[in-house]
Amino acid sequence: MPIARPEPQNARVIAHVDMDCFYVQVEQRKQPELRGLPTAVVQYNSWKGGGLIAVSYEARKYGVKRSMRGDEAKNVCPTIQLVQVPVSRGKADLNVYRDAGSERVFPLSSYLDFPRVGPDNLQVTYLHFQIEEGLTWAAKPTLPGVIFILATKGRCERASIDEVYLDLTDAAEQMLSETPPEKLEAIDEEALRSHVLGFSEDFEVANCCSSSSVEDSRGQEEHVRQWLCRSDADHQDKLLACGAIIVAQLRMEVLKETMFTCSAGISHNKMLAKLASGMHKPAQQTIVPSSSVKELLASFPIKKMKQLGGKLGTSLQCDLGVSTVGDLLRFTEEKLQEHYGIRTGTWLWNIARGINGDEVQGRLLPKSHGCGKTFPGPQALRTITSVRFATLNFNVEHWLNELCEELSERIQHDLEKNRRVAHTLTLHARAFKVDGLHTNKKFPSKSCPLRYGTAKIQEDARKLFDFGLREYLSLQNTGWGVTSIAISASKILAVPSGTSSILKFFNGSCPSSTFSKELTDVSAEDHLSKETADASVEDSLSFSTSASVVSSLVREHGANSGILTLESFSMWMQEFLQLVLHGKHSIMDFFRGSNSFCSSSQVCDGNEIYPGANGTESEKQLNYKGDGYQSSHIDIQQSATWRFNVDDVDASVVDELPPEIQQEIREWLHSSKHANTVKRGSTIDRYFSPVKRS
Ligand code: DCP
Repeated sequence: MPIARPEPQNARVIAHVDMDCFYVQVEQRKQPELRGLPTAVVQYNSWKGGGLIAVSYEARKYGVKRSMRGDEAKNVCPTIQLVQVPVSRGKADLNVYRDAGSERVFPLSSYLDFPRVGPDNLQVTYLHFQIEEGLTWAAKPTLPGVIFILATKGRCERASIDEVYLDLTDAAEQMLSETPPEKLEAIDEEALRSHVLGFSEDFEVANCCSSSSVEDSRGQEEHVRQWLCRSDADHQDKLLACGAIIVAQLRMEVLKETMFTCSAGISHNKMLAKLASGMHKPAQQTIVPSSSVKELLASFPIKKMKQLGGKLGTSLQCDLGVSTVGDLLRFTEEKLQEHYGIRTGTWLWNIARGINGDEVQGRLLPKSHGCGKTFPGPQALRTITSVRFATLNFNVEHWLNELCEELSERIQHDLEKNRRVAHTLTLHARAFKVDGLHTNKKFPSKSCPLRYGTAKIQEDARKLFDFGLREYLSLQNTGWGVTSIAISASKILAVPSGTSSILKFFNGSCPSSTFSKELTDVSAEDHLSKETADASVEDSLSFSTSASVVSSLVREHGANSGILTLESFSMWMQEFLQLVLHGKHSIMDFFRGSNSFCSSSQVCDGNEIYPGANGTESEKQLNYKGDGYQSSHIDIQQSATWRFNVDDVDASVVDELPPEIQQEIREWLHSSKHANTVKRGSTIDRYFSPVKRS
């Protein structure tokens, strides 16, 4: 449900930047001969020429739409060029499009022209690339792609594969104080071609403009110049004018360096910026001054609003007779709350007035990874494993394995390249029952903690499917078919900074580059052999005695086989250090009297199921109980899940640590307190593991 956030007091400049017909542009860059031609990208499928997923603006003029099949598109536009999405593992391979937004490209111009911003790490500086790539500045200069160019002027939130939000308030304030638009020698043509809602239209109406006339467009540009340079404008509009000039520069930079065009909306909040970015496409930008918000929303269709495309929007239409956002103004906040609850009611009241306090989150990387496949009509999957005489590809296990393999590769790549760890694995599916009963019932989505390694992901995904299917069928003995499966990895957290040197401290010599590999290796194995763990502990640690106690205790209790996350490692380490350094408690007490720390039951929280370490065991342990499954048996040997409340850590323990790691431990504690996620541990002994002796 949406949450209403009050607008901040200060004036803001927020932009929403959206690539134009993105997949088509990616394909046209690969095949430049397609530029300017009506083109569409078609999803892999032999039926009626495949489904269109992206359509060029040239093709749109003929009436080609995304909802069409290839054959249909050819009927309305015989010259259309249809490009197939690349295929891998029997399904669409979207990597080429995913990478296109954040790729590195070689410079087409001097990167020295780029301003550096910082030290805010949410804004990108070229220095960061240098570090990330491990390159020296002079050795191999690379320029960032779309996202990275856009992120140079302010906080940047990657919202989807081809769109971002930017908070340009600081950059606009700086420009306004140093070089306001009226003092600029020249304003870029791209900025002069902006559409200013409630202002540009006046000119068009007054001059009966036909957009093709050169004179008209000169006149229009002059009109926009006057708006950008108004001395009597209020502070918010002056900031928007600066923001528009900055966005135009960024869009030109994107085009120059990547050959992609994009469109943008510029306003004082995210909601309005997003509405505006789609108003004049392709390759244009639209400004929404506060004075034109009411008019914009008065005619804006309710179902086109983000979060109102589904049930809530339908209810507003059917139950309250609302068809545009402006229609909501007829209702008091209390009335809306009466219908939709306090939070949603207030949110609706706010959006009717264009109020939206959502902040631009600093996030350049995707929030989750997912991959899926549909099996329409006769392609529906009807068995879990392959059966005699059935085509191999018609069973769930085959496709789950394919999808899990791809997901595993992607999260592995994310870990190695971006040092991020995914924590939750989720399976979604669509299904039908052969007897046609309960057709409204949906296949329930299921989640569990994510364990790294393709085989583990496949194993867990299969269990999630089994749980979901059992619940879906409600113990009915009927045939079924699956028409789509999707698998995703979410709750992706950055590996805390400072980890590498803490490891270095313990291990003696563990360079940062080997750390993520360690993590990967750990997750690829269920348990270490006793000999290896012992040897590594004895050999490597400064705290060897205590560490081996920890290590052997963990082994003794059969620590779980889930992925060891950095979060859980930090949790273990904090506790370990506290015990070792204070010497107040017996370390045995920590493990024995561990009720407050150790919960070995499987967790079932709404749709979340956390399977145990051993597949068949955990399945046996699960009893179906109406809405979900619960563990009926606790098997501490197999599925211990360690929990720890970071607030309980005595902060003074940090003062007793060696000075060189105090700061890093403090940051860890700080970030753990703010992470607000379920803590789970794993085999700590793997961390006291084979020392790499030089
Ligand atoms: N996409 C997809 N399936 C969909 C919608 C979109 O695979 N149902 C892909 C293809 C699009 C890309 O995502 O190129 C971005 O989607 P947009 O909705 O932003 O649409 P486009 O960028 O294609 O066009 P526009 O210029 O209208 O934004």
